[in-house]
Amino acid sequence: MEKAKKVAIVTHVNADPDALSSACALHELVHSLNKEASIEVLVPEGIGSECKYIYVTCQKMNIKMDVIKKYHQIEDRAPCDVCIVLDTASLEQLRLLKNYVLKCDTIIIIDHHQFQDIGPLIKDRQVIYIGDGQSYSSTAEIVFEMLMKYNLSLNNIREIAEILLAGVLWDTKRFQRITRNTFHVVASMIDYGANYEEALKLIATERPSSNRIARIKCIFRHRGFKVRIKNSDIFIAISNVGAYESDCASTLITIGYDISFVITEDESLKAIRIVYRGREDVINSLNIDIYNEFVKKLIEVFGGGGGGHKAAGGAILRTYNIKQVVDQIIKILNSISEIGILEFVENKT
Ligand SMILES: [Mn+2]
Repeated sequence: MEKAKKVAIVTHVNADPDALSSACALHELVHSLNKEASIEVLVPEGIGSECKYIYVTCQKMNIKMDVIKKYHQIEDRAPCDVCIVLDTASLEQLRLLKNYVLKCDTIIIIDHHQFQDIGPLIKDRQVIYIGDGQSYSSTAEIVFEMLMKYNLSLNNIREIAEILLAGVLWDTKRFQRITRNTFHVVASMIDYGANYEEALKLIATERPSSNRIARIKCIFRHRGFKVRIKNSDIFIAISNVGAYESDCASTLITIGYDISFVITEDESLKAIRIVYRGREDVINSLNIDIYNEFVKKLIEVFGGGGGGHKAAGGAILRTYNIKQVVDQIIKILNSISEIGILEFVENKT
């Protein structure tokens, strides 16, 4: 790192607060270790609206962030010595930056997800992996511990600790989902000057009306099923929307499903995106692993890649046929249910 001339810090597609705050913090870490290197933060496709205030904070720190929307923006760029990939469980999540990252001499992956396919896919390169998939609930926690380890006196450490705290708040859903390190690291962030109320404000969002419409469509289009696993009735929803698929998946859980799958056609990739959510208590008590029991099987059939946790995650599937994917999920449900599957049917008046 001390010798690198050109360093790229890359996040997953549509960076969320965890990814973006980690990228900015790491920019400052790398800069303090190596004043000569040119460092750029690259985000594929876009930055989520929930990142608006974190983005502004990073800009104030003079961090150069580049949103890469088209291939021509990176086609002619010289490859980097070091690429640091953040908060990304699958190579597919790098989208149009995938090949750019694969050209790097050294690739450092910093991530907290439980299921990853990113490491083994990168061959013939020096790959350093940081994060064990279970000790941290966000990438921000891992990055903050790295800052602590180097014991650097960064002059903007208070701002950095605060945006990283915002990243933790986002990924843990304000501490609803934590791991054993979370509170320990958060206490340390507060010691370094991060303010909890201010961090909450950093991720405040107003939902645009397109989000509301997507959630309404999600409900209209969904199919509901009952299966039995380990003698318990499990309610499962499958739906499809053009955007906001994570919100759709969470909405289906909120109305009472135990597991939800939401499918989206990805026009630019000519592929299908799928996200899943599960009710944490049900997933844990029945020891259901949605990624391995469903998503991995879909990847085996259609190709692609994915990542996530037991109760939340997603994948890209190499097909462009929603119906095939739905049929395949139903097939998997059938094979694991002890009573076959029952679909909820209602007549509309
Ligand atoms: Mn994350």
